Amino acid sequence: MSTAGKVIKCKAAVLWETKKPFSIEDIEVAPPKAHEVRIKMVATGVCRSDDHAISGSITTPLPVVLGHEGAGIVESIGEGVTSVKPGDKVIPLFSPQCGKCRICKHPESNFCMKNDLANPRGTLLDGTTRFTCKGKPIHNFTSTSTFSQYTVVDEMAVVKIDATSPLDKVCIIGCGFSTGYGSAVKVAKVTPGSTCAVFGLGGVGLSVIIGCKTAGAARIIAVDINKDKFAKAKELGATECINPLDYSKPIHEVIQEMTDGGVDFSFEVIGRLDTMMSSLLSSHASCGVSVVVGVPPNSQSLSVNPLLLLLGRTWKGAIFGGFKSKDSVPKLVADFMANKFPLEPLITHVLPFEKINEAFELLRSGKSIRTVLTF
Ligand code: COD
Ligand code: ZN
Ligand code: ZN
Repeated sequence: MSTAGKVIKCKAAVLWETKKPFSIEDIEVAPPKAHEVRIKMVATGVCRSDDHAISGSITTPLPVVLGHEGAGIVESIGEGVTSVKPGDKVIPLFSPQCGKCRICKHPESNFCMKNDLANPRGTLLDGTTRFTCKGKPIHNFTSTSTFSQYTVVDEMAVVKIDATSPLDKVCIIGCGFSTGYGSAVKVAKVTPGSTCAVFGLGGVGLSVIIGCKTAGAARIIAVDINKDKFAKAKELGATECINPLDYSKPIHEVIQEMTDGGVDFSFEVIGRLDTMMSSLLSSHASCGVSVVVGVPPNSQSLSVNPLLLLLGRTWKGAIFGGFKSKDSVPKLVADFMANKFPLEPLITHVLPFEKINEAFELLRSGKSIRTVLTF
């Protein structure tokens, strides 16, 4: 029996308060309004930023349905929706693409001005939410809210993907993979034969390595204080792995010596100020490009001598690997289906959705790279 136009009762992981576990609740999901899409979630990854929202280091209105790295099937659409239809496989887009704002019209930039990341309202574009629980409205998270059996998103925050793609794998294209991969291929624009250094070998850092390798880098130097991360980094393309704790001198000096003055491309994928500076200094002073991928907690700042840039070095950063999401996500899924890069090595755990709190424990203990929850 069709559920279109009706309220759907289903399970969702609700965060009522920061620093508390999720409660699996029975919630109501209202039908999509005009230009909105209701999605039956099939799989969702668990990302560090969801954990930052739980801890309160990312501020978002509560109570909330978190989750932003999902994949699912369109259940129904609101009036005026043209880009997806019921039955389509889709990925929700935490960094949306409205197609109309200044940034969407800019050929290079990608951080659409309709995003709900910079100053989160915790709602859809019309300022309301389709979720209720125990009579209370429950907020959205980053235009997506994938920790629910059903979610409603604005049309600008969802895109159709290949009908044959495995949703329990391509869901990580919704955030972690694309953030790292795009930082290499789109933001840094890694060139064939180049030398790269990647600081931090979590799921995002490993995705940077995949991007560097795909772009044809000749040397990929992987940097982490946890040597247990080195085997997977090598499997994915790192040519050398170094641990700053093994050296008495600063790691940027070690890298400068290894690379005739510094790498062509360096990436900070940890979210710490000290490693951002190490990464910057590891890139060559005249021709190096250094990309900030991690976000330090509590908007801390760095003091930088402008001379570090004056000789020609470039320092940049981006959200979601610099990709315009609606344009790029279907292409990334197609590239995965054409075996241009792997996703499987990044997915270390698969758990049923109900075990979401366990998935976050795995993330916090460093035991998982990516956990995918299936519905
Ligand atoms: N030196 C070297 N390595 C270190 C150090 C150090 N001082 N400290 C930690 N590390 C290593 C850890 O051992 C670990 O292997 C790695 O750094 C970090 O990995 P994870 O698993 O904690 O992190 P990821 O890969 O899942 O995510 C890292 C980000 C920095 C990308 C993430 O935390 C972040 O800041 N995300 C926000 C940026 C963003 O684009 N957000 C968009 C929506 S999510
Ligand atoms: Zn994320
Ligand atoms: Zn836009």
